[in-house]
Amino acid sequence: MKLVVVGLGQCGGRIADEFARLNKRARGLRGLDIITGAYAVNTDLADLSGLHTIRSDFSQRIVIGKKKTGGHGVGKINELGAEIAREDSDMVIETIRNTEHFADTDAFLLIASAGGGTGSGAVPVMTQQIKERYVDKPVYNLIVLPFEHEVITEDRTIYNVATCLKSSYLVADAIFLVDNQRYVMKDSSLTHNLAKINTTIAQPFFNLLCAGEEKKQRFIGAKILDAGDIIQTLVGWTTLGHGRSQTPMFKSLFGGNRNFREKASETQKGTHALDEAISGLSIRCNPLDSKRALYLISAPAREINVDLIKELGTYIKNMAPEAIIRSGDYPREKGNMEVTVILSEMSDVEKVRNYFTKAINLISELKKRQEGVVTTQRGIDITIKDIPSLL
Ligand SMILES: Nc1nc2c(ncn2[C@@H]2O[C@H](COP(=O)(O)OP(=O)(O)OP(=O)(O)O)[C@@H](O)[C@H]2O)c(=O)[nH]1
Ligand SMILES: [Mg+2]
Repeated sequence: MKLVVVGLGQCGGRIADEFARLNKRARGLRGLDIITGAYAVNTDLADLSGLHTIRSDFSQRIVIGKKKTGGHGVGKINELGAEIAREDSDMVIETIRNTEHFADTDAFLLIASAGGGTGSGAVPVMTQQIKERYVDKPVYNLIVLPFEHEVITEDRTIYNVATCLKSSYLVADAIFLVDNQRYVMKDSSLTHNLAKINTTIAQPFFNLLCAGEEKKQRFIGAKILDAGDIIQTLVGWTTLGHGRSQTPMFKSLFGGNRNFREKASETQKGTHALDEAISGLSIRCNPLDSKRALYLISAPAREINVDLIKELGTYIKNMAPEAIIRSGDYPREKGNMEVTVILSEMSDVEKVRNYFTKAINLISELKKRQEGVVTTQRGIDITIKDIPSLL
């Protein structure tokens, strides 16, 4: 599957940069292209210059709203981010359309944080505009939810998250929810942490996108997972995860005959990798609430057997009994056994629901406060009228 990836705002841009790196890896290691174009769009010039892999000319790092913000961002006001995106979306879409391999694109992936201003406001607007222009291509969002400390200390964050999620949900074909808090590692600095988090966010997409693009016979699975399967799986609120199980250093010392013990150990490795993928899902959720699921197993060809596929299928079926499950295998030459999992069309995600509830409370509180402010102002106004003015 080939994506056009558009990162909006600082967080979105950095993760899009990570996807650009993913494509470099796919090219270098596998001779495949999985990204037809990677772009970073921002109101903030300095943020754009901090990227590494997205080409540094203005056709891939796109500045919007320069007149309104002077190139300094929108300072968390996501209404302004939305307004700027509406004004400049034609220019952004035109730039994307001019990419050399644009015609090969299967879908769009727009990435942003929900808690900031530029990305949070621009992501639903850009999604809507792209959908209007390209009715036959799905448009997905990957939305990053803030760390807990950001929510506690700043009410605006709650408001931004709720308005961004609601608006994106109305227009995007599916939304990958990524919760920063799930990736917190206590022992490292925040910058290092963010870079690490971004790598972890992009990683599950690597095999997922490569599998359907393989041309070499020996890497083509018994059941290929291609763009069609992925598109059919992705609807509404979505989460994904990736797990890996180490391949033992000392493989069968006694030639090629694979006995039942080895098969059993492969099944065990598979379930271990699947466990890891589920426990590391990008947002906490109840798999019972998902209506669609997908899993991809990537492993050395000799380790992929029927028992393993069956075992993983049963595991997911028990976990998400209401879901339509799609699956595939991706034989590799060597390396670990890896499992990628997607749960989609989630009817409930507690964290999202909580954001909506908190925002509603916040808005009514704000209204009350504003009314309070109006009365005090009126009080001052009354006393002020007897004071002489110098103007
Ligand atoms: N995972 C991840 N989260 C990030 C990154 N950078 C910022 N964030 C999160 O994104 C939110 C802040 O949004 P930004 O993307 O910086 O904001 P913006 O879209 O550039 O908007 P403005 O700066 O307000 O114009 C916070 O919740 C941060 O924790 C990043 O590189 N990775
Ligand atoms: Mg910014």
